[in-house]
Amino acid sequence: MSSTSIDSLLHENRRFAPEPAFTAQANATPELYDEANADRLKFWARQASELLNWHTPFTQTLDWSNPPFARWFHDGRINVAYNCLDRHVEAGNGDRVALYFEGEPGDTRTITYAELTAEVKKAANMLASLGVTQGDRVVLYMPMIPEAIVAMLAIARLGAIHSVVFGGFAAESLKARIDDAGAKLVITADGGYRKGRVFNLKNAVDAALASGAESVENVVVVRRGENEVDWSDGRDLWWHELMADAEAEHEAQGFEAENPLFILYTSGTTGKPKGILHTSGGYLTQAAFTHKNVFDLKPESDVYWCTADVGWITGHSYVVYGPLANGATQVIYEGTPDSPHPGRWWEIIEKYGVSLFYTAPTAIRSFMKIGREVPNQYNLATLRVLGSVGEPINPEAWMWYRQVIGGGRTPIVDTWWQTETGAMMISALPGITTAKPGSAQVPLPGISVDVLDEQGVHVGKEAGGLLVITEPWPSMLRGIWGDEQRFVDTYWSAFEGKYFAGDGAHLDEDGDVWLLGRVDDVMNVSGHRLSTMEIESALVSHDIVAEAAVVGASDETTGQAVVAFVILKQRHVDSLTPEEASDQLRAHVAQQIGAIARPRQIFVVAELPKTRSGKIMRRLLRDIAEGREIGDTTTLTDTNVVASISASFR
Ligand code: 6R9
Repeated sequence: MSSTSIDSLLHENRRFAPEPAFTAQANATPELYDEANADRLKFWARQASELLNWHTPFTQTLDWSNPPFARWFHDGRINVAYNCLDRHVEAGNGDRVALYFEGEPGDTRTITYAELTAEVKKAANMLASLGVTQGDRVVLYMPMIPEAIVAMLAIARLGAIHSVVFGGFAAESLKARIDDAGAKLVITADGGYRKGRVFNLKNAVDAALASGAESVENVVVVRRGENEVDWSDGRDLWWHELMADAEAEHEAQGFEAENPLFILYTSGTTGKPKGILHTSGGYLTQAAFTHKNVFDLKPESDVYWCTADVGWITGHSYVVYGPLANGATQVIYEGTPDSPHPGRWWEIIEKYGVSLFYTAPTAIRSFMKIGREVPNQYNLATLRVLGSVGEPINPEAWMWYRQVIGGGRTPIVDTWWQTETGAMMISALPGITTAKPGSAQVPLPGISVDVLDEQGVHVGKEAGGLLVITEPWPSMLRGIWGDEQRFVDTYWSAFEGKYFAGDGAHLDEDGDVWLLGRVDDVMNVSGHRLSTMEIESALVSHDIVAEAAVVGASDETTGQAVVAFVILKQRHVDSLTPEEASDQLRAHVAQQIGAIARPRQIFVVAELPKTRSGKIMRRLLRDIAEGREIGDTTTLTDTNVVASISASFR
C-alpha cells in the first residue's frame, strides 16, 4: 500500500448523481438496503424464492452452526441448468436470443433460449453416456465459444462439477488442476482463434495426460480451429459425433442446494493454486440478484456483454450463471480486443446494440493509450450501464470510460469481488448511488464489510486498513477442494469469525470503500491473479537458476507487471549473457504456467537483498523495479547488495 495512491484518492472530489430518468426506471430501489438491514436473512430468502425456481422449496435460509462452513437454503432442491434454460422456454421466451456469438475471424451464431436448452439437454445425455454423474469432476479447457457454455450447463444439469481451466494456461498448469480435482473427463477443442491465428488446445491436453492426470478416462474435442490434432483412439472423442447420436430429451432433476457446482483454481500466496469450491442455490441467488440490480437488466430489451473469458470467475458468474438465470440476451466474443483492428470491441457494441457492458480496467487503460479517435468512430449510444471489475480503476480511467465510451451519460458500476466471493460484494447501484470515480463505494444490500487495522479494530473514517467481510453471504466459497485446513487458515484466521479478503482498503469521509490492491504476495496483472511464489517456483525449476524473487511492479497498462530477479548457478554465470538467460527463463515461465505469467523483465543479479532473518525484501525489489529511490535498508544484512542490484538494473 503506497502512500502515493492514498494521497491521490483523497484528492478525488468529483461526484456524479444519478439521472432522475434512470432512477425512475431502475430495478434497484433504496428500500433494498432498508429491507436487508432490517433482516438480512429474510432479504436473501426473498431473493432466492423470487429469482429462482426450486424443485423443492427451502425452509431454512442459513445454517452457520459450524463456521466457517456455511450452508445456504440447504433443505431446498434446485437444478441450476433448469433455472438458466428450461424455465425461460416454459415461460414463453424460447425465441429470445440467449447468445450472439462473434468468432474472431468474423463468423457468427445466434442461439435462442429454446436452442440453447435443446443443446444442453443433448450434451447432458452425451455426458451421462460417458459415465458422468453427480459429484464427478469434469475439466474444461476451451476457447470462448458457445460449446464452453453448453458444456458447463450440461455438467451442472447432471449435478456434476466443472472446473474450467483458462485456455492460456500451459500443459503443466492444466495437469496440476486435473490431478488436484481428480477429473474423469476433459472437454477441449482442437484450437481457438487469437490475434488472427489458431492456437492449439488439444496439444496441451495431450501433453498434460502424457505426464500424469491418470484419473481422466476420455477427452471430448470440439472442432473449432480445424487445426491438425493427434488422436488417441478409445480415449479421444469428437463432440459433434457424440452430439449427433445423443438423445434430445432430458429432464432436469433437483439437487440439494449445497450440491457442488464448480471448482475454479486461483492463485494464493503459496505456489499451489487453490481449488475454490462453489455450490448451487446460494451461488445462483447472489449471481442473479447482483446481475439484475447492478446492471439494471431488463431482459426483454437489453443486450448485455461481459468481455471476460469463462476461464475466470467473472465468466462463470457474469457470462454464464447470472445472465442466463435472468433470461438475458448477451454477446460472447472469442478473440482479442484489437483483432483484426483496434475498434473491434466498439464495432461489436454498435453491431448488436449492446446496452450493458462489463469489462476490466486494464482494457480501458489500453484503449486510453490508443486514443478516443477509435471508439469515436462507432455509434455507442445504446450503452446505458458500464461495469468495471478485476482491479482498482483509477479515477482517470473511470472518467475516460464514462465520457468516451459512455458519452458522459452512463452510470459506472465499479464492482469489487473475488473468485472466493462468487459474486459482486461492493458496488454502486445505478440510479441509486451518487458515483465517485475510483471507488467501489458501498457493500451491496445483504452484504456486510468492514475495514480493520492489524489488531482487528475498525479504522474509522478517512483511514486505511484491511478489508474483511463480517457476515456469511449466499455465494461465498464453501471451501478449498481437498484442503479444509487451508480454507480455515487462509481466510478465517486473521480475524476471529471474519473473512479476510487479502485486499487493502480506505474508508473516506462518507464511509465509502476505496480498494487499494492486494496486501499479500498475490499480483494482479491485467486483472488476472498470479502468485509471486508460483512464478518463483517455475523459475527455480529451470536448470540454470539458483534463486529467484518475483515482485509485481506497477505498470501503466496492465496494472501490475511481473518482474523477476534471478541468481544463476555458478557454472552458467559465464556461459550465458544476461539477455540469453532472461530470454530462456521468460519462455520457461510461459511454458510452465502460461503466457500471462511471463515476466515483463528478468534481472540477472549476483545477490538478493534479505533481512537478517533471511526473508527476501520484496519491497526493496519493487522499489528497484519501479525505478524509485531505495527505501529504508537498515534491516538488510548487506547493504551493498542493493547497490549491486540497482547497478545491474541500469
Ligand atoms: C472478480 C475477480 C480478485 C481480486 C481482489 C482484488 C481485485 C477485483 C476489483 C478489485 C479493486 C475492484 N479486484 N475487482 N480491486 N476494485 N472492482 O476479479 O476475481 O480474479 O479472484 O480477483 O481482484 O484485489 O482481491 P479474482
